[in-house]
Amino acid sequence: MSWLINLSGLALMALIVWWFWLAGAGKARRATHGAVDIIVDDGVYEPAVIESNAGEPLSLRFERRDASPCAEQVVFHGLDVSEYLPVGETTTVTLTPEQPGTYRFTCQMNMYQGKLIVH
Ligand SMILES: [Cu+2]
Repeated sequence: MSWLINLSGLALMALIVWWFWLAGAGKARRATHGAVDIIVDDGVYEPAVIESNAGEPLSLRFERRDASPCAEQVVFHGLDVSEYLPVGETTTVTLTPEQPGTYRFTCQMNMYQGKLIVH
């Protein structure tokens, strides 16, 4: 009987792993007409993964709901772009990534984490 319990345990684990991978993949959002709305709250950017195309101007509209100082700045690593985000306001960051690649964007303390995937 114990083999059956082990098997259902494995199946459950597989289901959990699959669920999280699927949920993670579902978070990627392609820029539509070069603009994406991003909510800054509870330690996460939502969406945290943005996809775009090289050479296309991109407008990222950050709506900061989190009042903690942690969230006050967004830094795009490798793109030389950073911006202050006033609480309760939407701040538009405009950039045109010229090279395909994956660029991280974070708060100044690296607690908020996001990814910009340029194709
Ligand atoms: Cu922070």
